[in-house]
Amino acid sequence: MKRILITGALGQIGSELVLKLREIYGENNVVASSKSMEKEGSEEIIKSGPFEIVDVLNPQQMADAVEKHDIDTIIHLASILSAVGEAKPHLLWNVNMNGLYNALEVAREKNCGIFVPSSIAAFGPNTPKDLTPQDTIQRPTTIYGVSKVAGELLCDYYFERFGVDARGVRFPGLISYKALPGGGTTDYAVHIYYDALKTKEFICNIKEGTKMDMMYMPDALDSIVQLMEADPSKLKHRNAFNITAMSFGPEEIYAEIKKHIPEFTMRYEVDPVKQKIAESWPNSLDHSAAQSEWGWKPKYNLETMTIDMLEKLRKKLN
Ligand code: AKB
Repeated sequence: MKRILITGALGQIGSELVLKLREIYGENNVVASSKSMEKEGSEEIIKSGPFEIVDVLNPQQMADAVEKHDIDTIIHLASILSAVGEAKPHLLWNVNMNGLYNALEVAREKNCGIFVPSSIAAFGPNTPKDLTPQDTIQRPTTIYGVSKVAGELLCDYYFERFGVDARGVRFPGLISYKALPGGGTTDYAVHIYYDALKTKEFICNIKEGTKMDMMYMPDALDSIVQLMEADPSKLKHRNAFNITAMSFGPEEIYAEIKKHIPEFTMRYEVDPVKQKIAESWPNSLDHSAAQSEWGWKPKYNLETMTIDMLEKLRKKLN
């Protein structure tokens, strides 16, 4: 049975992953951690199993949590996202790179496996845009993307040089109803559902026709479990597998929601920083390496995700 430490556990992914992993591996085998406890929705995580204060910039704190709970697997989620990164590039570099370095060092010293998410942001404007291959040009133009490419390489290095079992995927935009994303470029695809239900009006900060890869959170959580459980002898890539579930532009998600809420309206007020970032990312990824090396297969598409999102959000907002 794995004993897992999750950093950044109160964020968009962590707040759902902790509960899922506690169901699979047992409450006491999944330790949630965050640099503070003060976050909306944190009560459920803190009450349902062990919780530690861990600032990823404090390697001793991380090592102590690993030691105390006899951890064998670290899921390193603490990270600053793309749009906040453009506003605060120094903060992003510090948290994303030094936080990752600390996590890898703790994994090396304490003999842990580690999962590290990369992102579609690891690609740039001169990467092939459609069906972006697994192995291709990576010259991102955002500080977030630069940190993701460097992170992918660092994870590969720790595996090759020290034998640390580091694995990861390139996540697309993640859509979920529990915790809001914090400062990404794909966030509009979450906020549109909230506004469709709350005000029936949405102001979209991404231009019509701008396609990006996206995924519903249940599929993202499954990808982490599947990759961490995958037979290592079958993994040729290990870090940074392309995965996707759907690709759409704002007008397509709007049209899908409108099928359920006919009075819903949307207009555009494009944010130039986010638009530039979005245009530098792929339109759609090729995820055949993940399919063949560890059986990746998403369950949700735009239609089925929209039905589920609206149902779950309606309950949450009532
Ligand atoms: C972001 O928009 O920054 C993230 C990502 C695609 O990594 N959601």
